[in-house]
Amino acid sequence: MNTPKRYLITSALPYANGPKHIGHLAGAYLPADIYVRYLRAQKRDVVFVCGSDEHGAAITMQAMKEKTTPKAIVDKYHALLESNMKDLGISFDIYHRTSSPIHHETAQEFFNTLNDKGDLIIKESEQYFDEEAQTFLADRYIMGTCPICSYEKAFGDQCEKCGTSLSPEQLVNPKSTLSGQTPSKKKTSHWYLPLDQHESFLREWILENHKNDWKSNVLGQCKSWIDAGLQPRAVTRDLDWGVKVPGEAGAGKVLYVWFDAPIGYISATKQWALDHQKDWRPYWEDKDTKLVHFIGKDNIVFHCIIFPVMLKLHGNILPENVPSNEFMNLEGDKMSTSRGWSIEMDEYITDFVKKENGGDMMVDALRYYLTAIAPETKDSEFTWKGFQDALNSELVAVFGNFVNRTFVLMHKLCMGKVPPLHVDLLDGTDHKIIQDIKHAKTSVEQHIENYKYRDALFETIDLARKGNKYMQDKQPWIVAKQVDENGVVTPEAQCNIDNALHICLQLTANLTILINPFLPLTANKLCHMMKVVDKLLDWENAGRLNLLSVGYALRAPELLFRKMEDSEVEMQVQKLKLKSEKLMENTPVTNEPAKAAAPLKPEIQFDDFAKIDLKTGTIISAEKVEKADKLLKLEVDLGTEKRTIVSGIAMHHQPENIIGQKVVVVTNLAPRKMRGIESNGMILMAEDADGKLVFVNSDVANGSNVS
Ligand code: B3M
Ligand code: ZN
Repeated sequence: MNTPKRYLITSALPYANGPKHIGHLAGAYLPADIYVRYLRAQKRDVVFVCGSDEHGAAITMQAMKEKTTPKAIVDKYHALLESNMKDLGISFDIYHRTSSPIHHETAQEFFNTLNDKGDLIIKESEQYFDEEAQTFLADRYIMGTCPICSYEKAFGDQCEKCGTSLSPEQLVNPKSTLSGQTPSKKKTSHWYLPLDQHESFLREWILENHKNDWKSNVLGQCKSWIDAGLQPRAVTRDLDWGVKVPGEAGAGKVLYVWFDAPIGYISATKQWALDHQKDWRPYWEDKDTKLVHFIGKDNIVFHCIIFPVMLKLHGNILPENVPSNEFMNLEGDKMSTSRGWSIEMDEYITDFVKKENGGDMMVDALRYYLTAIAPETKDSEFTWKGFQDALNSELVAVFGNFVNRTFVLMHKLCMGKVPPLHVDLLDGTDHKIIQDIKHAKTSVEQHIENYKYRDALFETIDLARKGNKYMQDKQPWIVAKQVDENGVVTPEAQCNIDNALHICLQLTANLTILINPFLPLTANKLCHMMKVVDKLLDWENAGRLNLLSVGYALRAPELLFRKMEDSEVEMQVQKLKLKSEKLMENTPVTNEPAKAAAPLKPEIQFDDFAKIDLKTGTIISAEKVEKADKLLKLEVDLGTEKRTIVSGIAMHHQPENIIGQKVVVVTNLAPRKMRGIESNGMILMAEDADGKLVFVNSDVANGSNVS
């Protein structure tokens, strides 16, 4: 592609089901941000979109865990993620949400367009069904043994151990995640995207057209997917939470989260355009737009196979590249929020950014280390010791030191002003460093364009290292000892000092431009010290040696980075261990429903028990209670009479799924008014390992006594 007219850059939409860790940051957000900041410095037309993925089992399961509604979950974590990303300098043009009306409309329109064109097929099939929870089991609602690697806790959509994408039918020994029960099968119809019909397109587009510019890890995954034979993929689900499938036939169904989520990139662009009086269409329809998706490796098939087929069918442009990263491990183990083996972005912000004055420098310190060890081609590892080394021996000792020496000496030996350059006195060492500055620009640029941020950052630090070496060779503080009888530096010596510091200052200005995409807060601080506006940061200025005017007075140096102490390293490692131990203590090792009994209540006498009248009944109607997330209004048939009972099970069961359910009722409980409805009795439920309320099954005639 020649220089594109515009760029649309996306980062994977994180599920708003909890905090995200720094591995996520390193995988999909930081590299995209570096690229975008570089493009902006190049004055390119670029829009950087992201947002929360607010649908799917990841959300509903978290709601069950926290005993609240999916809506409450996404509201809470969307706000957290948005503020975390901002605090770490991720400069999205918009951080949107897939629960927004504009997204629902966009996703439904997308579905309708494909459906109307006959690009989707409808199939009836038997699917796993949890009788107890009265739900179909897809994706994370079902788990079992992975047919590929034998991992026992693979989900219905993917094995997290080996990364294979699965369908529930492939699981060996499947179990419902909701009840722990072995599911039965039940008929249902769904819409499918017939990926098999697009094999030749995918082969040519990915394996031919992009064989040289896509990363090998990405190409490898795509190839093995295509070679394994593409299958039609269901794009709808029998669930309640999500984007409703439009039309009558779609009643009770929602779009599969991986169908609607990537469309979130489009709806985010639309919202951004509305907010800025722009036209969103060229960004998704004009071939001169360069679309790039930044993701982690577990999202490759969705972005390289499924979404491109959808885009092609819908008439949109295709991504130019999908630079996916591998995973970042932590202190010798896989990073995992659920196991507590992680550093959450929020945690880092609390410990380092918000706590101390000048927390900014710790934002850039993290951005530095995560880029320096980015898992660009293979998994990498974050260690606190490694972080300390990078911070202390590279940022502080090389970059910070060079800038500081330059400023201190300029104040001491050049009256705080940019000294003149005496061209006739330039020697080989000077010419060499001038070449290095020019070369650094081209090289950093090439690496960034090729998504090699580690290398680009390395080149930048290396230029600072060369600056230190140059300073060491020139030793202006020694030259300053060449004085006349009055103690004044000789004119020739002063010329040499001027040249050295002039070059070091121009080098500092160049470092500011080059480091800006990576460490934007540091670049701002440097601009302040040099008393220049951010116009300096325009990429076209890099490589130039006239960025600071002769005679211009500069400020005193500021501290750019601080060292990390051994005690901080120890504390963080300790904290990590404690956090994971504590979490693992509270988590059952297997996913079996917890066998450990809940604490027993105080003993009661038989007479106390005999006072309770228990009868069996059948739920004959159920509806949500307005403005009460947790309550359902039930009509229960007790054989001889029908009772209205208000029950707090709305978070666990959809009303339409529990009609016909047998229940045990406490019939002589004093009537109670809830939300204006009189409740006459109580139904008994059991709480399973995940805190979900399930029915205590009985199969006798209504009105039977329970004793
Ligand atoms: N939310 C999966 C994930 O966080 C998913 C990405 C969507 S990108 C369109 O891994
Ligand atoms: Zn597996």
